[in-house]
Amino acid sequence: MNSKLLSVITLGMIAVSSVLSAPQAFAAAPKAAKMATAAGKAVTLNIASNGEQMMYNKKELSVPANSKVTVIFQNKSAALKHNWVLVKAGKGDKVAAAGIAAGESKGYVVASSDVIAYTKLSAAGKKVQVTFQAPKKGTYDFLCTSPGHNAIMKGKFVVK
Ligand SMILES: [Cu+2]
Repeated sequence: MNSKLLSVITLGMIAVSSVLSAPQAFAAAPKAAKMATAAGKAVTLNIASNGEQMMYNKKELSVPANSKVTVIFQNKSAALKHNWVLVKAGKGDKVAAAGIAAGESKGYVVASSDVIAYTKLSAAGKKVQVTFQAPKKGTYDFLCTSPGHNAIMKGKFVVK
């Protein structure tokens, strides 16, 4: 075999191998995207107010670590306005006080390092939602910062 023919064959093989590897590269891309989704799994949690009581229908919510969390809050009251506010453990009263001072036009929430996520203030009978990255593993508090509600309208949010 002369060297010219050998180099033509070699070039041909390189051309074939790059054609073959192209679809594999395309196939690999969605797989990588799926793995990224698995690492930050989307989790949707539903919670509602308990009729006309200043209460949620759940005392605890939990999500796996690294979740991308969506909390959907359904305000089942015909009269009361509520929200759903996730805060660092033990910061509920402080966050509620700041929110009440800020007033209804601010949705009774003031963003701060104590506040992890919050919905808008929900009018009676409406639904609001918020999506956020789960904080690190641990136990957090959630509450409604509508004036006077947080004494009993609260619960635990656990990241496992
Ligand atoms: Cu409330």
